Amino acid sequence: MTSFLSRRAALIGSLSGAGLLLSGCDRLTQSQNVQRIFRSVEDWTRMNQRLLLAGNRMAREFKPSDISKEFKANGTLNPGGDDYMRHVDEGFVNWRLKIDGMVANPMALSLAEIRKLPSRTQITRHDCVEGWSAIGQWTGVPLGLVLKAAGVAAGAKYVVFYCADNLEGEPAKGGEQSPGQYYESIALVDAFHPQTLIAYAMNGQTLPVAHGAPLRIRIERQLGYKSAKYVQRIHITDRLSGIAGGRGGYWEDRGYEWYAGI
Ligand SMILES: Nc1nc2c(c(=O)[nH]1)N[C@H]1C(S)=C(S)[C@@H](COP(=O)(O)O)O[C@H]1N2
Ligand SMILES: [Mo]
Repeated sequence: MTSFLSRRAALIGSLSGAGLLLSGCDRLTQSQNVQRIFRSVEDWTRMNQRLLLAGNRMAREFKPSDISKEFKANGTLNPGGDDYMRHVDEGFVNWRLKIDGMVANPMALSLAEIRKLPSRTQITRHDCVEGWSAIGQWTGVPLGLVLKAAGVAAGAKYVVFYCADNLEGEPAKGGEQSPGQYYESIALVDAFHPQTLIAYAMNGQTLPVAHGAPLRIRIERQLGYKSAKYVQRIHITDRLSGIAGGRGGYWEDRGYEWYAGI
């Protein structure tokens, strides 16, 4: 049991601590929400241990030499539109990731704030329902760490990701829901999985536009369509009915399974 526990601890314990000790100067510029996220590291680690003991598996992780030379980009390759293209021109300095819904502390985080948070880097295989796979390295902040700090309310069940791209015409404006806007959702338990990331880097480089810049979700134990790109808003809720087609995702509304486990 001890070795099992410590093996698990080693698996989930690979958060980079680089940001953990802040200089006095940095501390002054840290927002309250960023401080909250740093304070939630221990709780998040304990929660992961419980999740893994309860039988939740880690997805397989690979070696740097396994990284695919070509990683196909799929679905939207560039959301386009005035809003998104302005963000591209500005280097995404004004991009905000909103976390709202059934949380005690709603947040709007900038990329600079997100990049300062404890991060995790993992090399995993992406499996698309269309029949191709690719191995890539992803770096980001664990979603569960942010949710822990946001304080998920009792009774919440789902985490919904709203994206900037619209697959049927007009690009989405300001992350508002509209027909054709890409969105996805996962269960809270999968949101707290240690390998579920809000990713901002791929293969050691800033996330390219084709792969979801500036932020995308990585959820490693489900099919590729669950890993939402161009994420602007993370909404915590107890129901999926009332959102677009009500089935929990752009592709789910068009017939795909909501739980896409692999
Ligand atoms: N916002 C958004 N996210 C998305 C998609 C999309 O079209 N828009 N396509 C999905 C599908 S089907 C796959 S396989 C992966 C592709 O990710 P990649 O472009 O990094 O390969 O993104 C998923 N997330
Ligand atoms: Mo896919």
